[in-house]
Amino acid sequence: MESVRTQVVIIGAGPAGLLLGHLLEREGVDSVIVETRSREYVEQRVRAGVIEYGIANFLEESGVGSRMRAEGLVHHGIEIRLDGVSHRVALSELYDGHAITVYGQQEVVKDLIAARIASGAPLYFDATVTSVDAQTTDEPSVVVSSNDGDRVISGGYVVGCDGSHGVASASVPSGVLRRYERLYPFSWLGILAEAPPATEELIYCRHPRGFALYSMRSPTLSRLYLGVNPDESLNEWSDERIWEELTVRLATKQVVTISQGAIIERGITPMRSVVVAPMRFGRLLLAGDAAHIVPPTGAKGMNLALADVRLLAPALVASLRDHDERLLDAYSDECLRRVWRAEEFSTYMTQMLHPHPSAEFENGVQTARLRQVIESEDTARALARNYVNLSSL
Ligand code: RFL
Ligand code: PHB
Repeated sequence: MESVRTQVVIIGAGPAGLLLGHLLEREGVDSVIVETRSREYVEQRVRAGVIEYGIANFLEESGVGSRMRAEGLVHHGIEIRLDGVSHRVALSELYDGHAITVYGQQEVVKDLIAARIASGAPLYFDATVTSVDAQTTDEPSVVVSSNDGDRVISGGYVVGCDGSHGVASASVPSGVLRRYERLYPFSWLGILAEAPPATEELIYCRHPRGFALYSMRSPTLSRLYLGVNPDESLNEWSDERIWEELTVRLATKQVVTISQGAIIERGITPMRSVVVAPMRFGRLLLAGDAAHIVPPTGAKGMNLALADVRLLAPALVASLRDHDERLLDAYSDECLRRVWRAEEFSTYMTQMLHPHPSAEFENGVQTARLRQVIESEDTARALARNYVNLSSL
């Protein structure tokens, strides 16, 4: 079997793996990125849309933020809709003038792939890591399977940036990693529609029939979500039914219709929280969704993934270049503190905005919580801080 050596083997070309490769490259550390999907697939995969203030700054400082700055939509507030009435949370006024940037995850991925290809550093698409050996040796390795056959890639470190169903964490002997998990009694049905956004800011809506979210990608593309039951499938949701339900949930007395257009992408995502701890097993590190999942209501998943590698890159550089392990030793604990804070915020947003299907007491408490956001500036300020910048606090 062909065998290749590098300094850091990175599994996965999502936001975490690609940014890590880029940050290492800037410091002169070699890496190989292995991605099971094609380039087209990862560049088209529609997911997150909200980039926090500190993370947007970091992308720019890292030299991969210029298109985001030119094309991303800067938002200074969000709208919360309760019982058909709109309330604005003035994020920037409440939080030091700071704003979020609405810029699709697939655009971040495109920018990072372009930077990687321009640098000439190795990035293999259509290549699947089938096993990881981080247990028995100082020189961990992975087996990669592709159309050209199998090969072994070894390095000083292997980093699993391979998402929520990755091989990296699965390769760790049982009993070493602890997995904390919570399932929520809802899923999100998300669509991308060729329709100009009917709103300037994101709308988070709690309606007796369920949650709805109005987001966007550009002046001509809207991104909308409906909270649905976990057992529902896309077959049950015709275009007409999706638009009808969005219209009913998002209606206010002033605005009763929303702009509609061709639906060009759709999917259903179950809502769950997962934390895997620690995020390190010897020379195997985990980053991004490979180590933690948050429900999307707080818009934190991609931000956390990028924040992980912001810490991990200098830690790997210090170890490989200066044999200084201190940052790596602190990596897991430091990430996990932020991850748990993000789980708390995402849970808070999720429960507050999704009417529970059966628990009426729960609904009373959650509606009271939402009213606090609307009526108390202190509560709104806490929400604004977390929404705009949790990953850099
Ligand atoms: P990714 O993006 O899942 O990338 C993992 C990559 O690893 C590859 N892979 C492998 N490659 C080689 N060999 C193997 N054995 C492999 N196994 C897997 C996969 O093909 C993939 O390319 O993980 P990463 O980099 O950690 O990034 C995490 C983010 O993708 C995720 O947290 C966000 O999308 C979550 N999320 C949101 N995050 C935000 O910050 N703001 C948002 O507004 C937001 N909205 C969302 C979201 C996620 C959603 N869905 C669909 C889950 C909205 C939705 C609906
Ligand atoms: C999105 O635009 O896809 C989006 C926005 C806010 C969220 C989740 C997703 O909380």
